[in-house]
Amino acid sequence: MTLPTASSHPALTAADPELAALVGAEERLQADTLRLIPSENYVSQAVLEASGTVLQNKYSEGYPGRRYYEGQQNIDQVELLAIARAKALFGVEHANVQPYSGSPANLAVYLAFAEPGDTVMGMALPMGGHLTHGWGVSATGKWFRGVQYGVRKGPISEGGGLVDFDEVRELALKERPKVIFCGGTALPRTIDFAAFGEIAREAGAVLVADVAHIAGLIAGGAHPSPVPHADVISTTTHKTLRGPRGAMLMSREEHAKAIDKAVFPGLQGGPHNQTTAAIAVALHEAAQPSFRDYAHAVVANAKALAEELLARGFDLVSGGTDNHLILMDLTPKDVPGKIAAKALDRAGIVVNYNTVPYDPRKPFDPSGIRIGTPSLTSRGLGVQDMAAVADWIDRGVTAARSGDEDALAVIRSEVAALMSAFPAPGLPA
Ligand code: DSN
Repeated sequence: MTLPTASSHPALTAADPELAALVGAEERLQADTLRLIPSENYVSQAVLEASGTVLQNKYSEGYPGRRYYEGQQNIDQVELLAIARAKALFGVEHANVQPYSGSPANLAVYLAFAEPGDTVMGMALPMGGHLTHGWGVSATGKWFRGVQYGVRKGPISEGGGLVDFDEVRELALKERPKVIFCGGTALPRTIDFAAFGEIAREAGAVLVADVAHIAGLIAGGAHPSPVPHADVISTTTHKTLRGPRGAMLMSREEHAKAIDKAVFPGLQGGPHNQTTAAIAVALHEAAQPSFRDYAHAVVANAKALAEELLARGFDLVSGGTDNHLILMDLTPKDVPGKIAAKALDRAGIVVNYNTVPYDPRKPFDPSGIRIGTPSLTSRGLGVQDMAAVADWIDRGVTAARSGDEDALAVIRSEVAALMSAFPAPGLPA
């Protein structure tokens, strides 16, 4: 990763000091805190720069060589570069780099392969899926008939917290969905793409692997690839892949036309060219040997952190992790997830509260917190630092239970002291 530079936004500061101050405050916050939200990261200076260029100024509805606006001499090259790099990195025949983010990308998949009212299938949101996998409050659950699978109930020794493939198969054969989504947002274990692929083929469904969380791990060889099992791969570009906020859809050539038509003109207007450029840069970075080291370090850190948390008596969904993410059920600690998350935030440890499978509590006040290691690994923390991280979480959760604000303040200063030794691009030293 490139070295950090001192943050400086002279034009912004002159034109809009109020907004510039907010950006500065966010830079400080990101510098001083331990960011554990597993879907977040720190992009490189090169990605930051690419996303702030004059490419911002250009409209380019359509695709390279087939645009509805002139003046695409450079924009076409930018998009072609991003496409070529995505295809090479993930070993796919087709890539569309235009989706604005993960939800529009997934909506485009439905547009490509289903009609309103059709049955679609995905993992239930409270089990670790995503809103756009057919959950009721999402357009995908309102405009389509969403049927949902989950994970096994019961003790870890009996597969508790793992996907129940008997259930997935039974449901798929009974409901015959047009589209099956695998992947999600709170899945600490390896996704068995081959098993999903077999079920989808048997049911005659299009299998979509939503690898938003693990795209960087796949690129770096730290998680198996959904190629060749999935018909479509959907991913955001800003999580473990460490690019700008954007998304991509990848597929075999046979689905290329349907996907491209669904993204534009089906769903979106002009692509965000500055984002396309930054995606291209991130894909280039992810193709370097150092990114393989990064991806494996993310997983090593998560596994080490999980061990340290288990040693402190925490209950982890599925008993640990295979990837970048840990889902903690705080029920045995007698602290609701939201109270813990807010207390940890005051202690300089940024997590999100999250439902756990079969959560008796409501999604806005659930039993768990979700943590992950992509950001801290980008800053250079290693397995040797995970005991300290687990200790802060332990002390933070204890302080949350007793309402001990002084203890949270002490943790906050300890966290800031450690993080000052681990700079990140774009942040003040
Ligand atoms: N918001 C993303 C996450 O945090 O996992 C999913 O869309």
